[in-house]
Amino acid sequence: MAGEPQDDCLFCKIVAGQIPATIVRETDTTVAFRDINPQAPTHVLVIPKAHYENAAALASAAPELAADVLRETQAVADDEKLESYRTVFNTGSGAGQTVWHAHAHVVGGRGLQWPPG
Ligand code: D5M
Repeated sequence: MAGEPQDDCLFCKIVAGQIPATIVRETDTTVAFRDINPQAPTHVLVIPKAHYENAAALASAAPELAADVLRETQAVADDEKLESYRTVFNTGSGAGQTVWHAHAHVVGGRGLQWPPG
């Protein structure tokens, strides 16, 4: 069911403390942790603790929780003292989504090109 933890979900396991992660921020509803394969000096993932398979599903089923995630991306940028940064939600395998639990990438600490690859 939407929002419920999924046994086979990597990020649900991080939320449950069953898989280690370098957690940099946590709220009642979100967790932020460093990406295991960083693409920039700062590369942090912000996730809702509840399971939604992508950002669109999250925003449609739980808009206040989607707002919590967005607020936390700004908090990460503030903590990391990033003046410029990029917030990315990959949606679908064609866009590079590999983990099916909604997550915002917060990427910064170097110059970023546009358009992205
Ligand atoms: O982003 C999924 C991201 O999740 C990708 O950048 C790697 C990261 N990842 C995968 N496993 C872990 C663990 N265990 N800790 C931290 N980060 C992890 P996507 O947009 O789905 O490609």
